[in-house]
Amino acid sequence: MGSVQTNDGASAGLTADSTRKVIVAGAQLGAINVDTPRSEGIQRMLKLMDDAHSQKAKLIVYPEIAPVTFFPRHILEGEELEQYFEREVDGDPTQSTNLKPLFDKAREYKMDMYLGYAECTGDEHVHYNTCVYYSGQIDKVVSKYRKVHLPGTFEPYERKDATNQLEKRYFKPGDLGFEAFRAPNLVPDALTKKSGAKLNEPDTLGKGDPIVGMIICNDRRWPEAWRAYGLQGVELMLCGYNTTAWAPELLGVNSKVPTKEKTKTEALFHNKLCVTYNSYANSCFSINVAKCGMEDGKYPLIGGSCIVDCDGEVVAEASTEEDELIVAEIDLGMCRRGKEKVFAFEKHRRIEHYGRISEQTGVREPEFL
Ligand code: CDT
Repeated sequence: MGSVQTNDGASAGLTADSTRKVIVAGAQLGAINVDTPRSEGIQRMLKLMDDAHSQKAKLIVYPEIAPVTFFPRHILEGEELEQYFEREVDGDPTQSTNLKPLFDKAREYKMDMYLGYAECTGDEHVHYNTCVYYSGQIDKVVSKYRKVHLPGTFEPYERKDATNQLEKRYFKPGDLGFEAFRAPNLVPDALTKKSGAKLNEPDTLGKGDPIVGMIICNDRRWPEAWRAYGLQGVELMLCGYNTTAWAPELLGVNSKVPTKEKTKTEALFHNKLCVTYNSYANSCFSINVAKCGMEDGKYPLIGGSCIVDCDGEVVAEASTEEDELIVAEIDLGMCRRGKEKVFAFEKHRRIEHYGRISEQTGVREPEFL
């Protein structure tokens, strides 16, 4: 961080000499139907990665369960269900048959990648809704996250034509928590252990390799998830999603927005509301990426992929519901202002009043009068 400009009072923390600038990309995918071959999905993802590379992106973010249709809306069992899951080789997703071409190309481009997929673990054969962060520079899966907030139901809805969201049936809740990590070499001149610099000192905060957090789809609606990362100094949150635009059983019907078209507008609004507010309240950037469009001609998923800055402003946004790359140069140095002023957690949080948040799940109303 360089000098603070005071002449216009608007740029504290935003300096021209920041070395924490990085070009990042979100790779929105259009509809992937039940009969779309997995290889076609992967080819489309590779094409977006080529595009990201040509625009000098150092990180690409794909949607939730990226290479296949959003299968949790269907009632499936046996091989019909298993076909959607990726099998890692000795716990290594880079060697998974279907996903390998993505890791290979990211390595070739030295590009980092957030990749969402349905995971089937080896021995225990447990299913999770998973994403990994792969560093193409050091050829390593740096972190894995398994979706914690699984929306929908275990049993299908009774109405025959209802759109199901059977994530509680097909996945176990994530067991890895919300662990932030550092993305190696994503920005130049980051402090490392070797430098002897002390962690969490005022002059070293925000100077190491970028601090990254991962969530998946429904997690973005829960401020608790963002704050768990915020408390680790997160600078960049990554989120892939598949969000239905029309599912009355799942979403309820808002009397203000009873038509299908308006419901989609509302779903887009709520998506943006969640990612902009939580980026602001944790003073981090976020890259939020949809799988979208009309799957199988009748299941609409919203687009609205966007890159949000640490003030909660959208700096890049998809304009279609098709395969589309969004790209922005972001300056992670900007995160310091919020972290040191309005959201200086160490100065202003009052944890003595937050107990309910971690002790209680459902609502307990106050006594009747
Ligand atoms: N995939 C996923 O988590 N979708 C849910 C659907 C809506 S539940 C309110 C989402 O939160 O976008």
